[in-house]
Amino acid sequence: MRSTFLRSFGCLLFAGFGTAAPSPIPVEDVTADLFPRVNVDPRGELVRRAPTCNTPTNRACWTNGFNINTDYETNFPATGVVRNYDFEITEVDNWLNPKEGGIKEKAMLINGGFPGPTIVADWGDTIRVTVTNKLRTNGTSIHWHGIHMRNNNVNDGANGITECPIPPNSSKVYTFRAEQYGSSWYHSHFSSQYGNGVVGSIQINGPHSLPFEEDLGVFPITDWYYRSADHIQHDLIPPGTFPPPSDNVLFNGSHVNAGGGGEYARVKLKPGKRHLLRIINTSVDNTFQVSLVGHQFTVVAADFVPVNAFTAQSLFLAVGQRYDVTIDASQQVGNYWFNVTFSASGACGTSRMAKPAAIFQYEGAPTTLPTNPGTAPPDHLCEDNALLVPVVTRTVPPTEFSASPTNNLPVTLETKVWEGVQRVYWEVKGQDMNITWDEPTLEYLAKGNMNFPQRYNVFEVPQSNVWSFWVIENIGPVPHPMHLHGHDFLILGRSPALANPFVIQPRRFNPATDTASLDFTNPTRRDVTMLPGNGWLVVAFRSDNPGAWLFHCHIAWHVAQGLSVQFLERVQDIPQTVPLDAIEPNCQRWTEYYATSPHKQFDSGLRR
Ligand SMILES: *[C@@H]1O[C@H](CO)[C@@H](O)[C@H](O)[C@H]1NC(C)=O
Ligand SMILES: *[C@@H]1O[C@H](CO)[C@@H](O)[C@H](O)[C@H]1NC(C)=O
Ligand SMILES: *[C@@H]1O[C@H](CO)[C@@H](O)[C@H](O)[C@H]1NC(C)=O
Ligand SMILES: *[C@@H]1O[C@H](CO)[C@@H](O)[C@H](O)[C@H]1NC(C)=O
Ligand SMILES: *[C@@H]1O[C@H](CO)[C@@H](O)[C@H](O)[C@H]1NC(C)=O
Ligand SMILES: *[C@@H]1O[C@H](CO)[C@@H](O)[C@H](O)[C@H]1NC(C)=O
Ligand SMILES: [Cu+2]
Repeated sequence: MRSTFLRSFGCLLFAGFGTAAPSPIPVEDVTADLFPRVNVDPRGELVRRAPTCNTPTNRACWTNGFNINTDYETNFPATGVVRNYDFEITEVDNWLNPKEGGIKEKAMLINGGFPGPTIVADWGDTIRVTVTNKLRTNGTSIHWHGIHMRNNNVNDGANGITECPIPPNSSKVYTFRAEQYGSSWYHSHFSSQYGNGVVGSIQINGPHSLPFEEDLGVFPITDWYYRSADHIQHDLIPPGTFPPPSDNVLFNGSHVNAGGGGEYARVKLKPGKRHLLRIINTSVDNTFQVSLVGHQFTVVAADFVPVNAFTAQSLFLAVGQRYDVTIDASQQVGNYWFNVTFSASGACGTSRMAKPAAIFQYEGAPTTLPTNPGTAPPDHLCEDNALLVPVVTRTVPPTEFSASPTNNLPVTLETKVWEGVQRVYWEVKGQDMNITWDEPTLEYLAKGNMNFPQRYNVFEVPQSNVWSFWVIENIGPVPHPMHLHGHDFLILGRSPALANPFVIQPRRFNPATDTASLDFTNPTRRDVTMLPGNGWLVVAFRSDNPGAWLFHCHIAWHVAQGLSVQFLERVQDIPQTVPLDAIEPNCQRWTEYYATSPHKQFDSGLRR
């Protein structure tokens, strides 16, 4: 027992480094020296970008009046620039690529590749993506993970909530502002479809809390399954079945398979320079720890939230989480392993590939394999870093918090019979989410109908501009990465990590004893966090964005099995901010198509 405690404590210390005080980062405003920039967009057009003061020695600066200390929730640049993208989603049987070393029974690809095209924009630009569904039978909808979509709920891409799915042979245009900056991803929200490959990265250029010389761009990491996501989901129906280990892990779309086929992703480092790397966890199920042999990571942003820089030997990433890190290429010129390791309990995902890896190669080094295997980092016990200090601060008056039956959300695993078969469901407050694709929440509102079925799991947040508090309790050992749409939540607290969540009784939130442990002064703020196994989590968000916003587990299998609620925020203000009629034409097309579809909905209809 004692050694277990020591391990947890070591892990917390290691994860912490929370010494940085929340004070503004000094910015040298050199607005007289703004330098103009242009680049070419994916359609081949010249894009005139806003002039910037962001240079290798002054990354905190961005442009006239905007820098790292600006609160992007109330203020972002008006660049007038539109970034246009065209996505065509197709279905491929027995797809080989990753990279030439893996056969996936069924792939669904954007523009024929995996990952899909990286969306690149500057802070304040408008992003416009035309999505065309060329799948054989599936609908689709694309969610732009972490983008706040302020007063723009209708572009959130959550089918059954904010839109009907896009039917085959149909298109839809998504338009939204890059209100925030940093690194993220997009993915299909149609059942488990993103596990078939309908995902890609988002890079929004903006200021950073630390100077660096080279931007390496996005580095998505994902668990990879050779079977189709649809088959895996079907196999999970009977009680007592567990999600399979992933077959492998892809780094930036590349892996080496068990037989040695394929290739390692290689990231090139310039000797003596400081690099920015945007690590994105686009997994379906696996939570990883990442480390780079011989090097440290300095974290400068978590999800879309810039944080005071701190250094760590390794990082834990839950599904959907992102870290912008800097890496100093200060070691000997050579090749170094970038490793993924899994938590020993198996509670947050495992892979058949014991030691998935990529290679970081210094310029001037031969293209060979690294020789130093390194040492595995300490086990993070499925717990994400809760001691990040956001640069732009938020403080909640502690007196506004209270725990009550109204804001309590217990998560349970249940078995029930549906269509004559015993099945597993995840319930929140006694209800698994089950939406109907052609009756999204926003369509109910368009018709002035507030009688949502109970299975829609609607929780109203009626008041404007107040803190909305939620206490989530996990009545079971499996940790869940919880994701909120439309907001970043403040992580006020959670029960401590356990070396083995399988051996204890659930710890419920006890207001009398646990309230004192909550942190109301600039706590970690992000859009995904772990709900501990047999433990609790307390989050808060501000009701400043009218809409129907999902709050769900980001494990694809779990959200498909119902682990989701929707917050209906300021319903009275939705018609003024969201053009509800806009969803009608696509809903009509979907309803016509679905009547002829050979496949029917067999899960919650969501997933991520
Ligand atoms: C989606 O497509 C997959 C693969 O073709 C299929 O197995 C599944 O049943 C489809 N689901 C729906 C709801 O169309
Ligand atoms: C989509 O269009 C293609 C080409 O015209 C056609 O072969 C296919 O059957 C259509 N799919 C559906 C679901 O209508
Ligand atoms: C990831 O792959 C893309 C496409 O091959 C490449 O342009 C990009 O530089 C890679 N990212 C990193 C961090 O190496
Ligand atoms: C991504 O998230 C999943 C699920 O939380 C986790 O199992 C996996 O280890 C994470 N991957 C990385 C690289 O952190
Ligand atoms: C990193 O990955 C390589 C290649 O799979 C492996 O040989 C090495 O042992 C791994 N190191 C750690 C610390 O996991
Ligand atoms: C989901 O809701 C639909 C519509 O009411 C219903 O027909 C179906 O049985 C429900 N599915 C489950 C798994 O309860
Ligand atoms: Cu889950």
